[in-house]
Amino acid sequence: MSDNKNGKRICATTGLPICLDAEFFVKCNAVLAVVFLLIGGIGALLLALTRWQTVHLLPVDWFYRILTLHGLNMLIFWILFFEVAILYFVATSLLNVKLASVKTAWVSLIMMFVGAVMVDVTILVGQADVMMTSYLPLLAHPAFYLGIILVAVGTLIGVILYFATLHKAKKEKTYQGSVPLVVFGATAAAIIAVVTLLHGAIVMIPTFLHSMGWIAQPDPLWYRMTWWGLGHMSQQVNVCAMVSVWYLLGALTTGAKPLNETVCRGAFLLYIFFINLASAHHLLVDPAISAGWKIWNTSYAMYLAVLASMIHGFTVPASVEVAMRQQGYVKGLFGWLTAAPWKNPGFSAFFLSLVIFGFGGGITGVTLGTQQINIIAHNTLRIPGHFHVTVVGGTTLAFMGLAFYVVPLLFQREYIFKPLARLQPYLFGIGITVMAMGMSFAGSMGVSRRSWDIEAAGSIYGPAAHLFLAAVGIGGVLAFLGLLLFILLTVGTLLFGRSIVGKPMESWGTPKPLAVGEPEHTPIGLPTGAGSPALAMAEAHPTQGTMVLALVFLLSFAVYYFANWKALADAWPVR
Ligand code: HEM
Ligand SMILES: [Cu+2]
Repeated sequence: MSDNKNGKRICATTGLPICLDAEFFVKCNAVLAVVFLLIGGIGALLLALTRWQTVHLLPVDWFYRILTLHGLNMLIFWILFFEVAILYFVATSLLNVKLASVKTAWVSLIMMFVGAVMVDVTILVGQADVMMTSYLPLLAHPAFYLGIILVAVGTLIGVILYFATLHKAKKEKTYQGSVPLVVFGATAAAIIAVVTLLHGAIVMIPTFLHSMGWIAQPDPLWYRMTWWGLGHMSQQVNVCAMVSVWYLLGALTTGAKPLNETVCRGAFLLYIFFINLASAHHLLVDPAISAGWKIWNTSYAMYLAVLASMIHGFTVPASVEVAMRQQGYVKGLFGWLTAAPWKNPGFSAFFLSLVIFGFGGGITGVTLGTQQINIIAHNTLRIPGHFHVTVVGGTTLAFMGLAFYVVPLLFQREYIFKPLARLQPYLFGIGITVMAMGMSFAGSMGVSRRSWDIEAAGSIYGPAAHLFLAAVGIGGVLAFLGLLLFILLTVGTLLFGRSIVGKPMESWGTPKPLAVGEPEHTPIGLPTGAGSPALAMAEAHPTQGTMVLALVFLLSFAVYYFANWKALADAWPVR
């Protein structure tokens, strides 16, 4: 019922209190996020059709212009606007508190929006063909840097408002004990975001002053190193936010509960402490940096951040497995997985995101980030092949899954064309996976990233490379269609969705509890016998299915890793 008491209403579906001020800003930030997703998506289609060498759509200047536009709208604007929406929602609803300041939320929103528009206009009029990284001595129009500074500072203000809201909840004692895990994860994301955005300000302010002609050019090496403090760490903000969304969607779609809160929280802490080190993997072939620095920064402690992802990568599916088994889905190793609500787009987006991020992004990331192997992969298409399965197949897909719940809950409208919505995560997930594999294999054959015409000097690549570039094009078109479908469904829902004001949203489908304990089988599918040791073991560890998935993961990782060392060894044959 929406009783609007003290500026709050109670959500008729979840029973969560919703602060109306926060709701307004969550809506604004989410809608703008989707607008920038669309701009980035149109760019994506054009790029995919250009890298498909046979189609080769854009002329050279527009290729780099659109590359700049795509990188910034996707990686920065879409993600940051959506993350601010998540922060406001999580803090106010899960902690039952009102947003600490409406004025601050306005300041943040306006700064971010004006900044993003400045950046996009500057790029489109051809005054900022410097790509997302804008490495000095490349120089763009000052409006470009000023726009980025506005977005960064605006986001920082939003993050500070999140902390102020947490503080308000604590002061007003609106919750007992420690904060819920999802809030903990979002807070980890927010802490990393502060450090990240400060790096952004430190690198962009002098560059802006230089572009105005007021100071000499900052040192390019200093620029690259500091820029990656922004560029890499912001990826960890994404990972933290994505993992929090996994926990949330796991709970909403299957009733999953974290297996061990302390371990999960500990894993979030590992991100905060160790992730900045990993920024070094972007500079592994930089001639100005010593080998010792590179080896130190991409070894040892960096793997503690990887460990954190591996912990979540295990506990998230394991918590789904436990929840499903408790509801009676105990057949065999994977009965819990096959009976999962695959037609629920919240679940399919979440689980595909988990698999694509883990198997695709995790394995390639650790391998490419190894100093020695990086030498054969740097600046090839293998790099975008890697990050399109992390930040697109992982983060973006998880955020889409969240929208299938948050849009009906906040806008109080039912999704239109539900069968298409159920299809959407598959279309997007499969498209992006095909594209990323095409990129990775073409990159393995030496095709470089950010390259308009790989055959400017004659045809040096065989038919295989062209086939993989066609996969980039075709996968890219599929992913674009998935993205467009998501936007059309969501915008269509805002405009035409059936109103459910004061009523609960229709369920997307959750597993129906079966009678617990099928008589003829133990939880791992073995015939029961009194006092069977298999039964005792299965009851003690009800996560065998996830264990097997984890072993498959480790095996795939080992094979991929050693195959890359072999490829490196082949580059310098010892006779
Ligand atoms: C429909 C989905 C998408 C498609 C088809 C797509 C396609 C592409 C292509 C073809 C490139 C150019 C690669 C190169 O030539 O080096 C690219 C670059 C890039 N994409 Fe995407 N992309 C998609 C979604 C996204 C999303 C959602 C994000 C971020 C959240 C993203 C982030 C990036 C970044 C950061 C670059 C690199 C820009 C640069 O090198 O400066 N992409 N993408
Ligand atoms: Cu990185």
